[in-house]
Amino acid sequence: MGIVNTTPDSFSDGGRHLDPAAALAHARRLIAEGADIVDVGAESTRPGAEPVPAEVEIERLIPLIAAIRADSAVAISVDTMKPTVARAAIAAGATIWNDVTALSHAADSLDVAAELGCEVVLMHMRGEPRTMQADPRYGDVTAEVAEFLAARATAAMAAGVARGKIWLDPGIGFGKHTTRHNLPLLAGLPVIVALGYPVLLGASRKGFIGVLDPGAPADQRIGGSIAAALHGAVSGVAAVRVHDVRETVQALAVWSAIAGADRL
Ligand code: HH2
Repeated sequence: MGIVNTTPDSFSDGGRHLDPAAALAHARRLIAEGADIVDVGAESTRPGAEPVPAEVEIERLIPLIAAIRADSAVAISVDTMKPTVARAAIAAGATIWNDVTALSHAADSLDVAAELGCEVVLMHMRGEPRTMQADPRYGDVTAEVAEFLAARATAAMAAGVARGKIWLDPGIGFGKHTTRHNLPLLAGLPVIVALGYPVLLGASRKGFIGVLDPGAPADQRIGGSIAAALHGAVSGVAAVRVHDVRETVQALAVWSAIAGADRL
């Protein structure tokens, strides 16, 4: 899954693709580099980010989704917590609603997801982006994230979302202390995978890499991002959400060729 942010403030690429033509060119590039899904978002969820009104999200996203759909059959996911935005995005050609609040932001999120019949990504977050990194606490982070995700999947199915449409995501960096929570949660990925749903992992360029490689700015975290993606693949995740598609596709191709070599 390649990331296309039409935001002025995303943590690693904010402002670079705010212009619609630049966002479309970026999406096309990620598709050419081998992305199976493009994830388009217009509201940054980085720590401290301010909310964006639904009309602004719609204005930024819908022409972009329609333009991607016009010349590609790639799967498009829309990264939004607002049902009105998801509805407009699906109408324009997106097929996946990627919701960092696991369909809990609005009272009608679950019902709208069921009505749209799209795939949904249910992500774990503790708190909300503005404040989530203030002082997150867990007992056993992996167990608590797994319990939350299983409960949200159950709630989605109770509202009418088909089991086969549900993805889970541990939400690396969302209300989690850099090393105390993100690293054990990454190590515990097989526990999330064992819940039985496809798992999406978003670790690309995130803050924990800049802690392990002190001072590395977001655009110089590619090695760490690939290490996390390969760890995800070994752990059985179904997809990785990344900024650097070409490098990640190459790493996964080499890894899977080696992993399959004893069967040749
Ligand atoms: N991370 C971000 C945004 N959306 N969605 C899912 N499912 N999983 C993630 O890990 C995830 C996500 C990161 O926040 P943002 O500020 O939007 O930055 P960027 O999109 O550049 O990663």
